[in-house]
Amino acid sequence: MEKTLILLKPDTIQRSLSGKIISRFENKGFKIIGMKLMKVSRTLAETHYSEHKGKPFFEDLVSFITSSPIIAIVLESENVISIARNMMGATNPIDALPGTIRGDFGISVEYNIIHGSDSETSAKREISLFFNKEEIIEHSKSIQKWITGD
Ligand code: D4T
Repeated sequence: MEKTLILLKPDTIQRSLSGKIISRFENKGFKIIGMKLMKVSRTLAETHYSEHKGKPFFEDLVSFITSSPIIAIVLESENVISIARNMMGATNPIDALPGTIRGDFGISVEYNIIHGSDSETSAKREISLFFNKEEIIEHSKSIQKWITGD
């Protein structure tokens, strides 16, 4: 089953929006198989965002994600990567439609609330950066057959 890494960024925790955002994913029918509050180290931030190294916003991005705790989540569902990205909305809240997470809660591209993996390759890489194997707890839910027929 497809998995994705979601990060509720420092602005979300500081603004006490975590519950509202987690509820959206639970209401959608995604299964949470990993979740923790954590402080991101500079090394982890630089590795996670390595594709942006050298870009003008890289230093601010690393400073921001390490500035205060985040909540890291692993969601599981068929098509969870693209459905979660659609729920998040565009990277820049200026372009994020109302009804999406960034459209409803964000204003700034830097303080943009949430991260979600953008492909299966990224998801595998990012989940292994943020979680140990023992922290991923696969389980079944009897309601699943009423969500996807599985
Ligand atoms: P993340 O990785 O946080 O889910 O964002 P996206 O996948 O939606 O977008 P991204 O990789 O292009 O950007 C990573 C991160 O950098 C911030 N950012 C981005 C920024 O501060 N200034 C910028 O100009 C851009 C393009 C926001 C998200």
